[in-house]
Amino acid sequence: MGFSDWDKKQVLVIGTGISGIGAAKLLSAAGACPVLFDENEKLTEEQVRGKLPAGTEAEIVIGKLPAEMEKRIEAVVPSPGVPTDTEFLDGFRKRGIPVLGEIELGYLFSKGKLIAITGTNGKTTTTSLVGQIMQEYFGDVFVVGNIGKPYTESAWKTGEGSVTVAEISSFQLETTDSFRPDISAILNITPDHLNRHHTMENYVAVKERIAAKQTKEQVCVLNYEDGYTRDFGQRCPARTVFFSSARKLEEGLYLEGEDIWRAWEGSREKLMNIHEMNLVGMCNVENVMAAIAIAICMKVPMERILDTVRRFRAVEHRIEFVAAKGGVDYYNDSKGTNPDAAIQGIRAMSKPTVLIGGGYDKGSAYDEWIEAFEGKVKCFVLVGQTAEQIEACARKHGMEEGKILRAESFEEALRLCTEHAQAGDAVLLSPACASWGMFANYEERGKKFKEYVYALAD
Ligand code: UMA
Repeated sequence: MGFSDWDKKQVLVIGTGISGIGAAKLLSAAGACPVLFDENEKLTEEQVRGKLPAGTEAEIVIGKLPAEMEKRIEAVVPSPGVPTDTEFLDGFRKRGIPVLGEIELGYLFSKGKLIAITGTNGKTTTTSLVGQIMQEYFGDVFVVGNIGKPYTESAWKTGEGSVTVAEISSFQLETTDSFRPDISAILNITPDHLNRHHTMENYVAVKERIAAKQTKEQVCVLNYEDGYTRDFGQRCPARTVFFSSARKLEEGLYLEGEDIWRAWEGSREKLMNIHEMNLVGMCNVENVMAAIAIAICMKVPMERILDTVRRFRAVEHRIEFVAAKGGVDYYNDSKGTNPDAAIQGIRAMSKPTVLIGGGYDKGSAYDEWIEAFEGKVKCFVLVGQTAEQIEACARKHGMEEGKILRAESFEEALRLCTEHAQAGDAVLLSPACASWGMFANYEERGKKFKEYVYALAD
């Protein structure tokens, strides 16, 4: 599908965040007539118009879509944050009107090679690392998607020699159709976003959509130590390449002791020691193995891959070391937005830890997270909508009352941390919950934490 197919088409874009704006810009450039619609009545038409470059043809509707407009719509592009199982969207589907997400839209305009990475955790780190490897080897590279850069912003700029590396969330996979990456990866699947997907079964099925349209000539990189992804290997339409942090594989990437090995086409080779990486935690060893597997499939020479891996630094907000203040190490893991991600955060700590948890309620269970504390958490500071639920769970698992502190605001949580941390301790922001309700996103939460830490006396 190219530009001409969209000429004069009336396309409803739902959501005026970065995804909706990216979609509207692309549609306008393709000659379509986008209607940019947002249900948030607090927004104004001027605010939305201000996000569009001059010359972008788009109608803007805030609040409710008038019936006469609904009737003339020929395609709908919902933003990832818009639930897809609503009567509103079903109404369009029943009339045979295509409902396609911004990722699908970008894909229809994209050329060159496409690498798409999903997973409950580790996808931003892996996407950034793969992006850096590709950028340093190929040059014409775009890193897009859930990482914060809409695919539609760059898709139409790609050529046959381009490489696109896309981080894809489960929200985005709900609205893909013909999307077919040359290389896909599912890093792991653990419970997350169950308030949106309702059941684990649905969530797993949505994640698998990343590879649904692939063929045997294409590759899907999977985690052998994750039951869901290992199982998917049996059904996956693409050629599978596994990685494992717990066993020697006959084919694929694996960890043995502290070394990463590759078993490939009949030969075995030790690639690197994990202490050569600038990343902490087993989750990052897995992310690195997945990235190496992807880069091998892209035919990047091994010495170039390992050179980039050795120089790569942690992604902002993911177990990111901020500073040492008064002998206390401060780590920002604001991207620990679900219990499984937060388990990786606490596991990466080696000192007594003051931990900040809590936030928006996504319907998660906190038991496994709290079990993973293993006596390391000397003080547990809770904030946000989920504070009460997490406190009850921590008590159930035997955490003493005196160790649990409740904060009314994020600022108070930060103050409590500095009061309770002593030289030799670590402070970790790894909330196991999304930031929505208190912040626009986890980046804003992480930045606030870092500003506070930087302002502390040395
Ligand atoms: N809106 C409606 N109706 C609704 C829901 C939302 O009109 O039913 C409107 C809101 O009023 C708002 C706009 O839609 O104005 C927001 O759209 P959005 O929530 O899709 O946010 P965007 O700014 O477009 O960002 C989206 C992704 N957001 C979500 O998935 C919630 C970003 O992922 C992504 O980086 C961006 O597209 C570019 O692809 C963020 C995220 O939190 C980082 N992702 C989740 C995660 O990582 O766990 C999945």
